[in-house]
Amino acid sequence: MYQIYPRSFKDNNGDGIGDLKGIIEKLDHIASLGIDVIWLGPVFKTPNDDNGYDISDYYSIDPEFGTMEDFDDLLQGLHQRGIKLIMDLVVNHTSDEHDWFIQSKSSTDSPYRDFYYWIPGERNNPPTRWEAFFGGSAWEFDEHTSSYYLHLFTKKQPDLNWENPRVRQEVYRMMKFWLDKGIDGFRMDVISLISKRLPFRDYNYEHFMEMVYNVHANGPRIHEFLQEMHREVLQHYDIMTVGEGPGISKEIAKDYIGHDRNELNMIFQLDLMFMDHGPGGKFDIQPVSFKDFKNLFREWDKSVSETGWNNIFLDNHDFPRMVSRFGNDHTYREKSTMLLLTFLMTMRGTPCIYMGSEIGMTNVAFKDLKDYRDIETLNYLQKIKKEGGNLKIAIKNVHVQGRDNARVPMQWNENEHAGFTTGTPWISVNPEYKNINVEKAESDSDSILHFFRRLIKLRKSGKFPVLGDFRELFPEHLNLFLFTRTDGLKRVFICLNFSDHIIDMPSIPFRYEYWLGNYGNMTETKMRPWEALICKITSG
Ligand code: TEU
Ligand code: CA
Repeated sequence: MYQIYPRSFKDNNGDGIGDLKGIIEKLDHIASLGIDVIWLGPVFKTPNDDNGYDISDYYSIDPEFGTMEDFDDLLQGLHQRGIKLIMDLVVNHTSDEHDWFIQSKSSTDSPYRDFYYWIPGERNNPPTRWEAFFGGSAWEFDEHTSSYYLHLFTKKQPDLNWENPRVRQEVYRMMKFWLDKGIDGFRMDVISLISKRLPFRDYNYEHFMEMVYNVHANGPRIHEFLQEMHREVLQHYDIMTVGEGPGISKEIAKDYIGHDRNELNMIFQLDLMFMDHGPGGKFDIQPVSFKDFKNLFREWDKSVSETGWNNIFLDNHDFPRMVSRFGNDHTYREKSTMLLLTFLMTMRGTPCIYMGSEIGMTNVAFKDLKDYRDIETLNYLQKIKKEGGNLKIAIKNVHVQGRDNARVPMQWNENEHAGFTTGTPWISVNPEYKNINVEKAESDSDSILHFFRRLIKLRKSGKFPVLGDFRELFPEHLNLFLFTRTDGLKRVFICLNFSDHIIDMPSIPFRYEYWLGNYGNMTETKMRPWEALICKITSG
């Protein structure tokens, strides 16, 4: 799976915003990777308060991205190349500019009133003290009917009332519209949040994430809703689904993706993404050790492998770039990106690679705060300023954690704006683009890009145990991640050195031979800095 964030992939008409025609322009690049399916971020009509995750019309393409005809062309172009397309399904909330909400807001007896959660009240006295994901209260007062509505994200993203069967029918109808067009599935945005714990009340959780895990996520009717969706929509199509959402622990993941559940095929495991978030949230950064990293993958695999199959990813449009977070984006940028790609392609699961990882794109540290665009980051900086907090530290935190790290334009070549646009990009490019871009990577046969293609080829060769089990060796090792994947006679050994140092190879209880690695060969006894090896097990 390859994720495209449409705003930042390629601008075709020079307005500075990535668009569908831009993606079509780059179809050959996409196909050349060897990937099977694209996850396309939201391209529906939107006032763009949260970059398209606030939808005002599910049935039309936002003019900034193009037209429905462009969409059909893209879908056809992908299918012609044997690539599938899944789209974002954003149905925990709509935009406040969606017609349902406009009607809902208009009067207490509007037939759409119950499409959202309204609670009568007085100004400055919200029904609960809940905080929204991007800061501030989760309740917004509406003068016109003297009522509050719920919004777990921004106030321009009111939460849909899934208790109302008409809401669910509208969602299913819309899903069928896109599936009948021929799309191949959905990535379901914050699907873990659609069933609310009612009645709304306050809880004694100190930290936001505790509220998310214990109150907002996995509400009492979540599985009933997903099974209904499966019955009414999903089961009638040959498609794939990936659920997303905070609060799904490894213990309950199987309730969403178990083979016998008739719900979803996979979920994005977000525990890793949240692991360095402290009590104060994502900008309250806590250290994470390599051991924590390994434990998490081991335990998730154990828990999911009994009854399900999951997705494996290390970054997306909401999180820092994987090489900056889990690798070394200075001295060993290329080697460590290759190592992380090797990890993604060899673990048990369906890998999802975020655009730009194929060339090792890195985090960006804008000096000028005016360069930031993400509402989460802007709200955070504003809050720090208002509270008189330490802005210097806050800016550093944004450099590490901010979502714009992953949202700057894709780097195509060394021309102005990295070849992303002929106009002014909606967000500045990463100044690293002269060194890190697709054109440069194409011309160097040792580049990350070429290595990535070799990895995909190997995985799809029929000789790799894609479905094989996962077994770790030396789980306590402080630098190496060593594991085997086995499926009958297909047996491989993966060695990954997650460090800047030369590490002694421990003694391995079987024989193996080199298959593919980021140094082009292997030594029997040492693992070089950020070395990644895929080996065939030959005996033992
Ligand atoms: O993100 C859901 C989610 O888990 C976020 O709250 C995540 O914690 C946050 O982005 C981290 O900073 C999805 C989308 O991927 C995200 O882009 C949207 O903003 C969000 O839902 C609301 O639709
Ligand atoms: Ca454009």
